[in-house]
Amino acid sequence: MARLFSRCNAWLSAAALLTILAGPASAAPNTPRGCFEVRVDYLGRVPVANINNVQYYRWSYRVTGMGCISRGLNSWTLGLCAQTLSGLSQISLQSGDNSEPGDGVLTTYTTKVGRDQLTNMFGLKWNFESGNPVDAVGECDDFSFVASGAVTPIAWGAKGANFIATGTTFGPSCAPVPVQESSWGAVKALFRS
Ligand SMILES: [Ca+2]
Repeated sequence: MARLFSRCNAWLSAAALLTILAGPASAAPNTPRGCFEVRVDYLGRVPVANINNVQYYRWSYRVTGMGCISRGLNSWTLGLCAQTLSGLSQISLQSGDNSEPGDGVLTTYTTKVGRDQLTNMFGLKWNFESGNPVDAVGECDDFSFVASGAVTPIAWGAKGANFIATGTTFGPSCAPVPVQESSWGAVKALFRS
């Protein structure tokens, strides 16, 4: 199930080194009020299948702790329209994370689609379920899903404790619904490996 392991942790090592070189001023994990800063990077997309003249891609993302982060990533949402959400498949549920082995080497998420009340965003939401949360500078988890659509700027929102972080990344534009020559369940079944 966990297909995305590799570069996240390699990048973490480099980031950890930079943090050490930068000295202790770069982190304030024990501030009374706490803080929560993350970034979302679009890692790219790869073609998966063309069905009824609609091209599907696997879209990949990385969420990384930045600057000041003393609260763990509870959830994050990628802004996607209803048409795109109706055609999602293969949403990732785990990310490799060996940065804190005591918390486990995997992070497990559950997902929901629709309106996220916390960030007031409409899209695909990953909820932290168990494992090692993103709660340190340079720590990251990777996420992916299969969907159609052109690359376009899209919004994201993330929550850690009572903090909300927002930003813009790239992702699938509002996609046409494919011609239903077969049931959507049968179409999705083609993607299962
Ligand atoms: Ca962690």
